[in-house]
Amino acid sequence: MKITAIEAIPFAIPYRKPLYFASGSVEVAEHVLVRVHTDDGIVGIAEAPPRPFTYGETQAGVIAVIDQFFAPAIIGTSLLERELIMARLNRTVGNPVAKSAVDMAVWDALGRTLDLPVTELLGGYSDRMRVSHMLGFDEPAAMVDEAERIRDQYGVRTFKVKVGRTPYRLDTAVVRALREGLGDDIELYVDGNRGWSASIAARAMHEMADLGLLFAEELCPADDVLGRRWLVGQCDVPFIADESAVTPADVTREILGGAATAVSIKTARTGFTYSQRVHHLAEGLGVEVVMGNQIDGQLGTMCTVAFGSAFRLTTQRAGELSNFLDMSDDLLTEPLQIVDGTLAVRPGAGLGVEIDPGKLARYRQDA
Ligand code: MUC
Ligand code: MG
Repeated sequence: MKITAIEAIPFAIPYRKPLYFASGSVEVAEHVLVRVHTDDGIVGIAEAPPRPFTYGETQAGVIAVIDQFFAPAIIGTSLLERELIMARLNRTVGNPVAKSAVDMAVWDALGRTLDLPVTELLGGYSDRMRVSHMLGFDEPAAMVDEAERIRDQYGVRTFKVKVGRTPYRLDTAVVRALREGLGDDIELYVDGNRGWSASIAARAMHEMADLGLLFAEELCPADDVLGRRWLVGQCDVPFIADESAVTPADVTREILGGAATAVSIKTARTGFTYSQRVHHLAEGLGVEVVMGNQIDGQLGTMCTVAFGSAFRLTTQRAGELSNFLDMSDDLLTEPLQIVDGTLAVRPGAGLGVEIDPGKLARYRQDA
């Protein structure tokens, strides 16, 4: 069970339909495939999606920190020493997405070694999650068309709507059009990616007060400490901390500071080891949780569903598991299937998914 090598392989797959949001956009999935090899001949896999506009990481930076710092620090450790592995990774500050991919590839390798699914090692609460689809910026009619297509084709009935534009009525018009177009039994929530000030966000939320929103996420920056606290007090929906809460300590700060009242867990930034800590913390604090999407490919999405299915709290709300549908292709041998608005875990060992060597050869950027 000893780690013998770690590979960090850059690949690029274009999006059919780019995603636009207040803090940036994604047109090409320029991700890093991480492979952890062991002395038993096992290979664990995970995917790192660098998000410079959220965490400051880049594709080249993820590869550099893995090759130069993380691989030398953990080669020779056992797959069972995950706390030791995390302690060694944490000698380097930041780099959440790079650390998480290494951590999840270690868990996948452990599952494959033990011939057990990772989701069962984590908790084994369920074998599937309801799916929430994230809608990027567009005109109201186009966003309603997109939501109807995703509902009709995949049975998805929960939508996260990107907001945070100026003027804010560009967004409130979209949310109103979605509610009117899709009816009252669709779940809707909004994510501002820090695009608004607290006062604009309050105005927008008041204008949408009749639209039955489930949550509001990161409407204004975490640095607006008093503004965020004031905003939460203005509104009657839970406020999700997403990019303001990268570590468990950030979650504590945001929740106890009154700046948020719910938490997004993203395996892409807290892996499995630290997502467990965030989950347990949220459970202990008594706040709701949503499994979020870091604009993941199918491998990253499988990590999210494997974790989200493992616990009762994370299955209570639909998880953001569908943006891979907008990619032109992917690396897996068997594409993920969303059926009746749900995504199931794969039954095999580890994450239960395999990389198609032909697809990797086609999309890798280092060969
Ligand atoms: C989200 O929930 O914010 C967009 C930026 C990011 O960091 O993640 C995505 C989705
Ligand atoms: Mg978000």
